[in-house]
Amino acid sequence: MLDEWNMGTIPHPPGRDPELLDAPNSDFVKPMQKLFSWSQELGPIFETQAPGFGMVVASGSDVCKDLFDDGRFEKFAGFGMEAFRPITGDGLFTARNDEENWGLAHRVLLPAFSKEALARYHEPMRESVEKFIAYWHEQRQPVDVGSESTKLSLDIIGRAGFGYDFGTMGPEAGRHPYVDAMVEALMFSVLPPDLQEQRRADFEGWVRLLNKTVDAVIEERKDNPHHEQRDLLDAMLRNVDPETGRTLPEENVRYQITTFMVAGYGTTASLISFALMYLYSHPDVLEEVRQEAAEVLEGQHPTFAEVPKLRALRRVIDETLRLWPPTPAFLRVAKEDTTVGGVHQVAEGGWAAVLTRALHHDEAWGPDRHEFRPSRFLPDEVKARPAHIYKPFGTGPRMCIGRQFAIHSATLALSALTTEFDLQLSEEPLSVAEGGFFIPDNLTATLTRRS
Ligand code: MNH
Repeated sequence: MLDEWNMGTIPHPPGRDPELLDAPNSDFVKPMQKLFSWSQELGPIFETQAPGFGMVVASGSDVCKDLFDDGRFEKFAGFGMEAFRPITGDGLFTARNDEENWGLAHRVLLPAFSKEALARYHEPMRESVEKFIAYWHEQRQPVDVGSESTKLSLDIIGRAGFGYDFGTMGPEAGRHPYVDAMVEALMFSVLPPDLQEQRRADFEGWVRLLNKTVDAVIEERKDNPHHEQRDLLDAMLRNVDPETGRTLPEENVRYQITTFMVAGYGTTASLISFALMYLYSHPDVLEEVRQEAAEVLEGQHPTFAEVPKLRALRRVIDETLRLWPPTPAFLRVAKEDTTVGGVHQVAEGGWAAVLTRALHHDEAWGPDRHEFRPSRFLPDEVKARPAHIYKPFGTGPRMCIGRQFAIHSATLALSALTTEFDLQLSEEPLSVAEGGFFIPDNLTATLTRRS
């Protein structure tokens, strides 16, 4: 497990038990935040172990720079990814690098993320945002920012990606069972093997529910064969691979649908939640964003072409993704025997988790690295620092395919929400949940319509 690493040079968490190793000190509810706090104590690289399990965790700028070298390292689709295969199989996210269906789906689906495609998603995204605003205008009680953002982002990916209405803003206004199943399944995938065994039956139930939802999405499209939306689902069902002339196999389409649902809603919900938190706790930044909207936009809400002109808002998004990157970690595996950070030897097949949030708090960001300061994303500051210390969307050929989709929809949502509402945020210390991605779980907001 850690056999490929030269352990002599790598520190581990304090108080390690001879038999249970780090398990008694681990946090199975908020594992990633525990890893973050260990990283602040232990430095750029450390290892953690539990019976039958071991992992190297990287967060230092120099170590990560090596791990991002595509000549020597590549995405590792094992560990948590492997555990998630029953749900997303050889879909884009969990596919191994050498699986034929990765290349096939990458080529087939890339056009669905082009600028032209994004322009087609603009209207359905706007519809989602408008629906959400109307829904928020009806709220009389303080709302939970995390779960509300999830309703919005699930509506966006459903509507813009699949022409499907999850009904997240309906009168019942509860959480969609699909979301619960997804979060549970994601949590399951990072549990140690013995705990997974105990919960196997639950897991299978969640997988059945997820599959049922996918069937409903496909059925609805089959009932509307003249659907001319040319959305993500349409690309999955009909796009032809320019290299082989093939379309995606049916089973793979199902995996892709779930993949894009998982990858698409929680990450964007996370981004929107934390951005709202930062905006409404930094009046000067909020004012700058509103000022910009007043100057740049012709109408009330941005058109497709206006979205990229909202530069101040974009810096808020970039800085939010730095401080709370929605996906806590991604994995890199050595393609050859090599060294990272100058001293840590790793043999071919050795892997490490890159702890994105810790990398984003590295000393390379300067003395104010723990502060929310969107101006650090002004072009001159960006140019003056190394690119490898900012990786919210991962790295290399397996980097996020949906980043423009996410940024576009988050910009639309945040621009409209800051225009329409004042939010009075709750003041208790922030608590962040981890259902595969970070999301605030105790942040509430009292909504006031702006005049
Ligand atoms: Mn997304 C891969 C972060 C939004 C679809 N995404 C990744 C990876 C990260 C990531 C990190 C790389 C993981 C790895 O190396 O193992 N993604 C994000 C973040 C947001 C996001 C922070 C929003 C903010 N992602 C989206 C959206 C979609 C999407 C929206 C779809 C509509 N992401 C994907 C897919 C992959 C991916 C698909 C896998 C790409 C591949 O391996 O080919």
